[in-house]
Amino acid sequence: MHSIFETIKSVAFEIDHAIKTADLGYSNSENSSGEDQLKLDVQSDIIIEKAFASVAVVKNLVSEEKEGVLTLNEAGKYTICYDPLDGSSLVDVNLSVGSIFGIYENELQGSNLVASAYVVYGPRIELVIATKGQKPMLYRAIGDTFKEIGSITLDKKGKLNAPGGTQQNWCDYHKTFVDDLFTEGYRLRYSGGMVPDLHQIMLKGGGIFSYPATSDKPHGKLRQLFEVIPFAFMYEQAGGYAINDKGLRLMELIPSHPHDTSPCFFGSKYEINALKTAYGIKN
Ligand code: P6P
Repeated sequence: MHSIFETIKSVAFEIDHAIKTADLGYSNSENSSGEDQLKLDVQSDIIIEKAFASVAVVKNLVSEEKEGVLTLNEAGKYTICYDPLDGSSLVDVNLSVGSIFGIYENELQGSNLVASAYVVYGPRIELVIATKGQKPMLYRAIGDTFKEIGSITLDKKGKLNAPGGTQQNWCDYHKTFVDDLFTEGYRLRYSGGMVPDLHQIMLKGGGIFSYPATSDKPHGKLRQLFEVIPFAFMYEQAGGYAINDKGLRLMELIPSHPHDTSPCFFGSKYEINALKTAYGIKN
């Protein structure tokens, strides 16, 4: 798996350069979720596809920006499901964005994720890698290399509340849950970029990120294979919790289609227990 992580480090620098230099206009295409694609989305996807084409252990790629499974090497072992530039529409207002990678073995489902990684393109380029049984490890770009900074642990209770989705489309008990945290003194930390928003909670010791089922997105917005499961792995490895609106661990999700979404909640123990109470989840 080392060759995969080294490849992610190299594409991180290429995509960061593209973010800083590329045309921010829209391409005349849509991704598989029917979202308009920025030229930068397409460019980032090409960078990643080209880079993994020469990594022998990679069998398949599944990209948020494309339909279907791309087979690179039948003799490979892993399928990488990735979102090449999550939150790309934030680039034109100069906010942080990220790339997300889920590394799976065999069928594409939560229980077959063996590692995950994400890159944050912000004031600094940062990379977090999680493998089984290890705390997520934070790396920071210094010059043209990544320096290991240290492992990440979530506290049992945090201070940050990142409530996703449009409030008018939340159900009543979700709105009550979010408001109750603010009444307790939680700070609102939500940029609309999943990667920096979840990264901030990880680095600041805890809290909760929520993207619930909403009246306009009854199955949630965030994609299981490219976004939800890779971050669920990160949060559980950091000592946190990651569940859906029924209390199921997101690591147990089995998507029926590569672009399936799920309501998702990632956070520290106290906040996830509070969510379970608000949602009437007993398990
Ligand atoms: P909303 C970006 O478009 C994205 O896919 C995630 O990065 C982010 O967490 C979410 O959508 C934001 O969605 O509905 O809160 O604007």
